Order: sequence, then structure tokens, then C-alpha cells
Amino acid sequence: MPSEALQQTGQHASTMYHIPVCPFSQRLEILLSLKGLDDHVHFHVVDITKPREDWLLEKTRGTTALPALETEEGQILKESLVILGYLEDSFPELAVARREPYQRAVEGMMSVMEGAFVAQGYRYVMNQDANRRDELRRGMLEQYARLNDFLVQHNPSGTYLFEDFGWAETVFTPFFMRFWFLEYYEDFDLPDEEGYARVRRWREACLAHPAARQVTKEQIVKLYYDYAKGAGNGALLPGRACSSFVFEPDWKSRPWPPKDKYGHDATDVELGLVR
Ligand code: GAZ
Repeated sequence: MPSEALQQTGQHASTMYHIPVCPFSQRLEILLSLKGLDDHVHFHVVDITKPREDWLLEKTRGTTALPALETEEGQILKESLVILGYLEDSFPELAVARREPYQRAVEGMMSVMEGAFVAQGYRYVMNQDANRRDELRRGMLEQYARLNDFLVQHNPSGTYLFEDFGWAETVFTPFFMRFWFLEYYEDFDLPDEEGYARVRRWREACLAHPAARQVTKEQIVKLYYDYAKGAGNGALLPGRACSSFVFEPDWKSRPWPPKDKYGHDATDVELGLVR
């Protein structure tokens, strides 16, 4: 059935298997929102704190990382940046990526910078050795300085990389949002200095954009407590029966976690994870 017909019947053309609040998945939600296609893809929720179901492992051929997209034809695609490209090419009207080859390449160069940026932010939040905090802070600042330099090179007076919130912004914004956990658990913020002014302007515009409202600061800080204590991907910390990523009780009803990640191990009860 063509996708318009599917939409009329209320069915969906394709299915995204995803973990809610996963930054990689948020990239796809942002792209669909920019294209006005929020309802085009059905998001099938997977609980990261539970083992994957066999039928899903069959589709992914045994890998557990999500998101994965099942297309209208039943093909499976993995990797957020690959799926992003597939959706961009499948729905070229309302282009998010630049069409001009040089500009597209500039976006590509900036997108490649996400790997080191993301890795440093997670290394920093997951660190448990208070003696390494300064070194990790400096490493994070170095990453922001690289982005600053890139933006100064390619669009010194603008806000975004090009005129609008586009491809690079879609790739980075979910991580600007996740890095609220650095503000809360590491008291990290960008210094008010010229060397970070351009990336600060970019980050603020990205965070304020209406297409990127899928998560809030409160939600990130509460759900990522376990990351701040060194346990990623829904893993369980010693002495705890529940992950801070559980769906129930809802994060809204839970208290703000203690900020002091180096001094104190909060219990399930303190985190509001058990009633
Ligand atoms: N490269 C893939 C993509 O789609 O771009 C990455 C997808 C991915 O890692 N998804 C995670 C997942 O499904 C959820 S989000 N995990 C469950 C599993 O079984 O693999 C974690 C990190 C990190 C950066 C981000 C995340 C994260 O380190 O948010 O380390 C633990 C996972 C740089």
C-alpha cells in the first residue's frame, strides 16, 4: 500500500524500534518533526532495562543497540545516522540536509565530530574518580572549542551552521540535551569566554528549537542518575533493584536525585523508584 493510503487508514508505513529518551533515537524524532512527518513512522517502545525479545533480535540479527527501522518493505536498518540519511532521502520534500555538494560536505565534516564529542561527555559523566574531574572537564572544553572553531570558520556571524536548524543541528542537539547531566552532576558549564561564544550561541539556539522538545532537563537529570554513578545502558548498580531508566514510577513523580555523585550512593527509595 502506498504511504498516503496507509496513513489514511491510520496504519504506519514503517516502524522504529526505539528506547525512549535515547539520544540516537531523538535524532530521528527531530528530523521527522522538521519534515512534519511525526505521524509517518510508528515508534515501537523497547524497555532498555529488560532483555530484548527474541522476535526483535531476529530482526536485528542479534544486535541489541537501537534505534532500528523496519521499512515499509520489511527491511531492517540500523545506526541513527544511517537511518537519518534514509529518511532524508525518502522524503526529500522539506529538505533538512543541504543540497549543494560543498555545503553538504561541510555538514558531513561537522557530523563526524559528534563521535569524540559524545564519547567525552559520557566519559565525564560516568567517571567515578574525583581526582580525574579537572582532566575530564578540560577534555570536554576542548571538544566545545573544536566545535566553536568549526562554526567560526564556516559561519562566523550566524547562529546555526547554515541559515536554519538543519542536519548538523539534528545530529548534535540530543547530546546538548543529554549534557544537562554534566551541568547537574559535574557543575560543568561553558566559560563566558570568546573561545566558546560561537558554540554557546549555537547550542542555545539548538536547545530552544521547537523541533527538539522530546525531552526535558528534569527528565534527563532523573533518568541519567545511574550513568552519573557509572552504570550505562540500563545496567544495575550494586545494592539497587531498579534502574533509573525504568518507566514506572514515572520520572515526574520522582524527586530530583542528589547532585553529589562522588559522595553518596542514593538508594531505590531515595530516588523514588519504589513506592
Ligand atoms: N551508533 C548507534 C546509533 O544508532 O547511532 C548507537 C545506538 C545506541 O548506543 N543505542 C543504545 C542502546 O540501544 C541506547 S542509547 N543500548 C542498548 C544496547 O543493548 O546496546 C551510551 C554510551 C555512550 C553514548 C551514548 C549512550 C546512549 O558512550 O545514550 O555509552 C554507554 C545509549 C559514548
